Amino acid sequence: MTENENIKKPVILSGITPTGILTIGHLAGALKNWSQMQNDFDCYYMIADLHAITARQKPADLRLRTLDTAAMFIACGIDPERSVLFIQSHVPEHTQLTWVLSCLTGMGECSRMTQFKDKSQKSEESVNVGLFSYPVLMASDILLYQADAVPVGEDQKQHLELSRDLANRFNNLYSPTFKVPEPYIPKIGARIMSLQDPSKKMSKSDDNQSSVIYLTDTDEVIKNKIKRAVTDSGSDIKANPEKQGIYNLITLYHLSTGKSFEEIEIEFEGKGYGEFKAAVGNAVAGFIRPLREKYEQLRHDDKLLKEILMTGAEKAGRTAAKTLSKVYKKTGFLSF
Ligand code: ATP
Ligand code: LTN
Repeated sequence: MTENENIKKPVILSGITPTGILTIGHLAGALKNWSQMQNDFDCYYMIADLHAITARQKPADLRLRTLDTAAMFIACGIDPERSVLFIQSHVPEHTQLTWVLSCLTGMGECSRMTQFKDKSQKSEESVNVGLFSYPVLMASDILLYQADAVPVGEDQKQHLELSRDLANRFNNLYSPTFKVPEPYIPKIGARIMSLQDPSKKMSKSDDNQSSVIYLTDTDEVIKNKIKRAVTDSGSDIKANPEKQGIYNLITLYHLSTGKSFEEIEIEFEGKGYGEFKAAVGNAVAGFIRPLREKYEQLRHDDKLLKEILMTGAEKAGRTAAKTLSKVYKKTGFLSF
């Protein structure tokens, strides 16, 4: 082992729920950063299947989506040799710690969560206790691995605050046990909006498929979706955040080509939306193609995928068990 390998890197953990096919939004806002972070951090990347069942899932679909999501993580650059890639339900410590932390969480803390308020307003019959305590499970995910930082989108910041509060509360009540995690929010420009309603985030659960570029979409599908994307009145290709449709397409072109917003404005000066959309379509299709091909290859190798996930769960389990055993002892549970 070299000297460098001996130095312990800071730990990060993040996850995505396997409730749909991943989109170019996940690549821009999560997976691209996660893949880069592998150089500087000890990374735990998780498929949050326990969180997924806070909304009703068909068992067969959940099984497929869990493997789809794992294959897509790898296709997007998560290297299972360097990072711990695992399925949340394979490490029972997540649910065990959730119970202990639930007993330290106030009802008000969970009912204040914006995501809970939004999701519970949508349909009353879908409001279950799991949806309510979703952020406590998320805190357990993070605290079990003593994560220093958690890369998440802005929408998850409030949940992370609760994780910090719970870590501090447990540490103060008993003795220092948990690392208090910091949020790690990527810079703006990484947020991809719906192609049909650019005031809304592109989301894997959108009912309108033409709003979303899935990472499994073929070249033709991608080009067509971009061609039909809603744009604003006017004709200039200028990165003005108020012109949300064009701004979103510029962001996609920037993501796919690495060109800066200024370079893009110069390239398309005096050109119309039609020409710009065709260029964005080609660039995005070319950007996604190698990921899709790698994904398809992996997805046809169930055996390899399962081996990777079993190894990931073993590694994650070892870390999680250490933390949980401290928590149980401090709480007063007997162990013989
Ligand atoms: P759902 O529709 O199932 O509620 P979603 O597709 O909106 O989910 P999540 O699964 O909650 O997204 O997202 C996981 C992570 O991926 C988030 O923390 C967020 O940072 C990132 N992400 C998701 N969609 C986008 C997007 N359109 N742009 C940028 N980042 C995104
Ligand atoms: N709720 C998260 C997914 C998630 C997560 C986590 C993210 C579950 N557990 C722990 C970071 C850390 C979301 O983004 N939808």
